[in-house]
Amino acid sequence: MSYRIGLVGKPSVGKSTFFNAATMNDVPEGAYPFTTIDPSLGEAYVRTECAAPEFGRTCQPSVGKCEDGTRFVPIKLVDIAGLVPGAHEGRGLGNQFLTDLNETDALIHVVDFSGQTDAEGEATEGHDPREDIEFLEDELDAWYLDILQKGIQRYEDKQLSDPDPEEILGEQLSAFGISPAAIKQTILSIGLTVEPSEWDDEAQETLAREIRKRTKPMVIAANKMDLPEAQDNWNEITEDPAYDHLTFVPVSAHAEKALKNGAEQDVLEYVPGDSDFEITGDLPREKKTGLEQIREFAGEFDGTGVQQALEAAVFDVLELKAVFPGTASGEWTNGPFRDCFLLPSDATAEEFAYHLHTDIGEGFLHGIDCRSERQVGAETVLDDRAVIEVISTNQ
Ligand SMILES: Nc1nc2c(ncn2[C@@H]2O[C@H](COP(=O)(O)OP(=O)(O)OP(=O)(O)O)[C@@H](O)[C@H]2O)c(=O)[nH]1
Ligand SMILES: [Mg+2]
Repeated sequence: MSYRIGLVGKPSVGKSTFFNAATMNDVPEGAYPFTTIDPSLGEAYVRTECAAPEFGRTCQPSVGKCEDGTRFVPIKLVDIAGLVPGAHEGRGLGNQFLTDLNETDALIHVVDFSGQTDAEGEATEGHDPREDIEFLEDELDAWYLDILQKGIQRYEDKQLSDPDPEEILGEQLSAFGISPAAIKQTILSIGLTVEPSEWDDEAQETLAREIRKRTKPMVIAANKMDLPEAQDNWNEITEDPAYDHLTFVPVSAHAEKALKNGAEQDVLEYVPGDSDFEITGDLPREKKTGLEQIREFAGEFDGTGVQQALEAAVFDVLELKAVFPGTASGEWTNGPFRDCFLLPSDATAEEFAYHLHTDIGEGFLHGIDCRSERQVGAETVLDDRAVIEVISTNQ
């Protein structure tokens, strides 16, 4: 299974530009609202340091790629249609794309930090990006609340048969990928009793918001940071303590697209995520000037931000780790270091075995940490970038 990150935001903020830069696809981009209607699904990558060089090996990735010792591990990226205020009541493209959101594990909220698009995605000046940050959370919360309230209604209709509230709510909210046990835990964590008929409007809203935060963790991609207005907004908003709880990444999707295009046309050398690149081709003066501006930007912000936003979503908010299947003997049947998997931060050696194959998990005896050559037990929580051989009766 592959993790899925959704790009969300109001129209014309640069979601498709970000998507194309990250996946090198060719989804239409445009300075008009609702350029994107159907969600597009593509493959993007997150970086981790490859383990092969430590073992004196050159890796042979079965998926993704490796450049100069940096492993690019695939994830799925979805470009979702622009969201406008009132979407949960069917405005704009309405519920259709709220449904597309269901299938994502985390979100990158793309915000136009330059303030040059209004709430509907039309060109303007001086729009406050704070409004966009709040509106998207409110819109998602309103949608979650609708579904939660349907669940509460169903529970109340079934009172006579004495159901477990978390089971009924779990069925109603199943599309969000939350289990009845996790629902119960969320209810208790905000100080409510597990009795929906006792929840007033405020309690219902708080619960909807908590479930949304838990099932759709979010990174804010502050896009169009190549424009001076965006940099002013960035300074103000990221210094405002009211936004301390959010993860912001400064981004220029345009810059990333230009660098990827240049690399594809063999006129520059650029490893995605790097803060610098080398011009290798003969370019007209205005192209060179444009690239020098990008170099300045990427130097100041430590990259164009596209790669960094993906990694913030995967490693910071989803809290995943990378694990390499290894061999303690140094013998590889199918080529060295073919795989690198993303797993939850608390994944154990036995869970890793199950991830490889159910049979391998069922026959799990122990693991071997290939760096120290020590045995690891079923319950051992693996480190990020662990290299593990699984010993199983079902090899
Ligand atoms: N200056 C600047 N402009 C950008 C950047 N990213 C995107 N744009 C421009 O913003 C406009 C909208 O970009 P899209 O990628 O089509 O926006 P979208 O969010 O997918 O829009 P919808 O599909 O309509 O929801 C286009 O004119 C892009 O060229 C950026 O990093 N910097
Ligand atoms: Mg689009």
